[in-house]
Amino acid sequence: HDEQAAAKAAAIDADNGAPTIFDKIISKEIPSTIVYEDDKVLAFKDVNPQAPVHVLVIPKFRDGLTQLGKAEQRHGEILGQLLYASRIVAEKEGILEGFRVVINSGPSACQSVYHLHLHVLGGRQMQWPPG
Ligand code: D5M
Repeated sequence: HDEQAAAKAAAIDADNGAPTIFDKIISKEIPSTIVYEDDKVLAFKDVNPQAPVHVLVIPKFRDGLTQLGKAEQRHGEILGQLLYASRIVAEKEGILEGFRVVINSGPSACQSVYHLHLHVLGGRQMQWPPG
């Protein structure tokens, strides 16, 4: 359907180097509510929250990481930094006792923005399995 087709097109564009909306968030052309930032990582509130706490954690330099499925050995360090930043976000947001980290990779996983991002979700009882 439409969203699937749009996601497939966005994935191809991103792999051809097209920027995503997250570049404008990183450059602060588009405002966001920043929760955590360092030289490599930015974390900001999701505009369409799926839980009382819903923060996106992204690398500031996409470097080929349009989706987790494109990761290579050389991305190991930034992948670790993103996961650790998720823990910092959980602590800052007061959900360290229980939270979920989700990465949607590819159109069939409902990835819509093709700049790797970790969803940090919490503040309510989460359900399993996810949809
Ligand atoms: O998740 C992409 C996520 O990005 C989705 O939850 C909405 C969020 N999003 C999109 N635009 C913005 C802006 N401008 N600010 C904050 N959050 C945003 P995916 O896993 O690709 O489906």
